[in-house]
Amino acid sequence: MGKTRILVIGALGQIGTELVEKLRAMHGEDNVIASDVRNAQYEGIFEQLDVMNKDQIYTLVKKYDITEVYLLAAMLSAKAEENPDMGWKLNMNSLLNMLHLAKEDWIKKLYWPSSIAVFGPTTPLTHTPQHTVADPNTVYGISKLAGERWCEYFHKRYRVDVRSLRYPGLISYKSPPGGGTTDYAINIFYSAAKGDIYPCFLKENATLPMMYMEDAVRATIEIMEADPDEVKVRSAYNLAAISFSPGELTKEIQKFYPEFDSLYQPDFRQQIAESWPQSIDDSVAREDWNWKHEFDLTRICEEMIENIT
Ligand code: NAD
Ligand code: AKB
Repeated sequence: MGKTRILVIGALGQIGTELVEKLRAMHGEDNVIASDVRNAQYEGIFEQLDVMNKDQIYTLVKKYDITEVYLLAAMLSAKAEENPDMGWKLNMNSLLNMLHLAKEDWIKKLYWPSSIAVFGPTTPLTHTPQHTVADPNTVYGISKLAGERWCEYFHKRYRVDVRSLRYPGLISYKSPPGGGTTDYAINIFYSAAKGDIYPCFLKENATLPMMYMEDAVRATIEIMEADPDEVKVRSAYNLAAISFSPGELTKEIQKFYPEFDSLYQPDFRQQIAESWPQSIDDSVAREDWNWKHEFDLTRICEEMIENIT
């Protein structure tokens, strides 16, 4: 078997920052090439790359003999509502560029994340099953659902080894969130640490599925390392850890900062949150490749508060 050489696209983002660290620890610094459309001071190999530029991608894949790509570049839910055309173009064209690259056998394996945003207002709200109604009403959700269909199509028709997870809202401290509806669950910790009241853009009872970044990165690597026969879902797997509302998170943070409070000032992101499930049934992922989350709400708060302060 040849050497694994990985390209991470969107490496400066919330997930990329931590995924590159983990992949480099596993495969060696020189075997994981970080890339992003933005430029940055970066430890290890970094290339500025626009995922919309096919020629640039092919040149880079050839230059480093890339075997696997993690495609993380995207426009998240709230940001995409502000620029739907750009959101659709970036989220779709980036994936299609990579699927073609894999189809033409330039790379052996592709990871592309989906989201709970594929679900919509008539999807079952709790314990949302793997296979159910998916009627997203955001441009982000529409792009993720279309992306899932393309992944399955390229796998079935061209045997492309593409793997995907429907992440819930991800909580982390190493890099700021990129403009999603679940970003409140990160921003809130910075207000608490500064002794400020948190102006929350969702309602107190807006329950959403969430996960700590360490769990999400582990899930990503586990599905990529799984035997191809174990990965039976080639659209995207439901993935879950915990669910909570802004009110419940505020109460949990008050255990560490008793004076802390949130002020609820819902904006357009509340409608997005209301269209998404409150909890996810990820039993298919647990069954197929033994997925299991580790971080509960208390542990997430402990880690966030310790690292942010
Ligand atoms: P992010 O916004 O933090 O990072 C995306 C990165 O992509 C940024 O660094 C950005 O500079 C880069 N990028 C943008 N346009 C690019 C281009 N044309 N070429 C190359 N790079 C470009 O996003 P994230 O939170 O790390 O999310 C990564 C993926 O995971 C996305 O597909 C997102 O939809 C998905 N996801 C994230 C979450 C979450 O809570 N973070 C939840 C569900 C799904
Ligand atoms: C967002 O809020 O847009 C993301 C997601 C759940 O896809 N965090």
